[in-house]
Amino acid sequence: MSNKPIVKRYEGNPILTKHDVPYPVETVHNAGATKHGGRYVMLFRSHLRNGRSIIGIAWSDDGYKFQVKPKPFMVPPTDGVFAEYEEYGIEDPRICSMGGEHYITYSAYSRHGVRIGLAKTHDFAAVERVSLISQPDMRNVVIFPEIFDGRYARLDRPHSEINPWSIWLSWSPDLIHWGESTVAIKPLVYHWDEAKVGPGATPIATANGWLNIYHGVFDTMDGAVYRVGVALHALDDPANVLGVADEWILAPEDPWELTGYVHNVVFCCGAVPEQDGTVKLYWGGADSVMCAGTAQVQELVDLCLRNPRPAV
Ligand code: BMA
Repeated sequence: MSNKPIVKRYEGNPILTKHDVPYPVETVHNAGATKHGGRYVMLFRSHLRNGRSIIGIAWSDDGYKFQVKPKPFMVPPTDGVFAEYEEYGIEDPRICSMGGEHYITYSAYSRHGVRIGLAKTHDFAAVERVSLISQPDMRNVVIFPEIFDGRYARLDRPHSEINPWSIWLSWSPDLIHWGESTVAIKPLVYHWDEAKVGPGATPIATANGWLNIYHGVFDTMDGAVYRVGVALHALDDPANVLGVADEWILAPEDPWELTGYVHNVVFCCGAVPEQDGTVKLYWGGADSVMCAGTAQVQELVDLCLRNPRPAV
């Protein structure tokens, strides 16, 4: 066993900061990522100076050097149902690329709580809001980029006072109406993810199962620490969890992960698998900047299967 990190950080981190954004923002973080037309595209969250968030867009040829578009990609609208439910901002977008469309799930904050919005685009120029697809309180929704026997599947993260904040799996015939939810992964007591867990990147299909890159939280005397872990779900039935890796794969370590808008945070909302068996991971550092790194997909899969911890 070697002591080399399983996620190799890009030496040019952070790859995107507020100084790269041509409009006034305080942070650039928690970006969803995918490829479109052979290029990498990132939808990132930024705090405005009123403390509320909007979503910007950046493009790259190599997956590391991103150029931010002059205008934000999504801001809360001023009228209609989305205006009411996005009043306090929109956060943490995930991109599910499927059937020529890119579906965007994001957290919509308002005086009524936090719930999930669904938007779609086919070119990342125009974007259309489709529907609000959850009640409060729900965050961190990732849609599987595949149809299972005529149904869509998603991982979601409801909050409740009774149950520790856990990852659930829900089904839908149309991406709008969701149900038949079952619990998939719960925090594990006295473990790095004991306080809460939530879906991270859109799941990636591998030969052994769906790779789920998720976040876990541990509460310390110095506040919460956000880390990243992996789990594997069966290819034909993602409700079936094949293994949850006992160890985290990424923890706050670099100065811009240890200190920032919220200290001790690495938070992954996007990962792009490559032809050569690697995956590029994108994560927010300290809710302030964007970082990137690579991992071998098979090593992440092996970590889930070799030494799993209980899923629920
Ligand atoms: C979570 C979310 C994330 C954020 C993290 C750390 O609850 O708000 O968007 O990155 O906390 O602050």
